[in-house]
Amino acid sequence: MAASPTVLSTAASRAAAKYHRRNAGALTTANQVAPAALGLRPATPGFLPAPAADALPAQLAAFVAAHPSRSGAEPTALGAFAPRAQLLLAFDPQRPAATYPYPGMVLHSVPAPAFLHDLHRRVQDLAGYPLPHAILNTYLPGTADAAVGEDCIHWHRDVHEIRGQADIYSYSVGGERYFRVKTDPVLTGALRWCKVRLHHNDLLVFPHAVNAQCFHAVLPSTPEEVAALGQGRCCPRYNVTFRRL
Ligand SMILES: O=C(O)CCC(=O)C(=O)O
Repeated sequence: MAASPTVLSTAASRAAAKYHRRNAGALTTANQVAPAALGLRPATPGFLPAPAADALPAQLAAFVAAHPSRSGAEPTALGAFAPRAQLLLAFDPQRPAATYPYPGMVLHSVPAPAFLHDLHRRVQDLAGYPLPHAILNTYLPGTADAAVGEDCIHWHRDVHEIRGQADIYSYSVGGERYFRVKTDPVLTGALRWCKVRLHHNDLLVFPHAVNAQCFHAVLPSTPEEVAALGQGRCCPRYNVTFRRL
């Protein structure tokens, strides 16, 4: 039986705490700010009708299994902190195949599955302009009682969208995680950071101005976050980021 997610006194949770001490030392409660202070608006909860959202994790798991991508074991510039699987989805059959650069690798598009078309239409209606591509990120939760083996995405900027001055429409479904944003002190003069809990069926609009000034990441959950997320963290998380390529 899976251990309770609130059991924190394991070697595993100590390892996650060590990660945060080593890598996030400069991010303290003193320089933590509210998401609005960095230009983030709250995520929209319940973006899809609940039955459609609840069906997505199983549909996405089958789709990802049928479309092998970069595997979690393959080295990238993000090191171990890359999602388990990343796919570039193309929604417009009229457009030629696309590519998307990530640090150390390039994703090649595959046709988006029909079960994502309703989500795509709703996101495009919200944006008011075509968003012909999306990146599908898969994050497995690792152990149930701690953050060990949890898939992550390390600090980065979405460079392509900085050039295109494009907002990113980020839909999360399945497991819950914290999304972190930190300023680039070189650009902003001070290091400030925030975190946003992303729930099943949330849509977060990530403005291009924030992407241009800040780094973002989904890091290993701290012991406190493991406890706060509870069972919400214990299933695969899928993130679909709609993009104007
Ligand atoms: O999973 C997320 O919420 C963030 C994904 C992300 O940072 C990216 O695809 O560049």
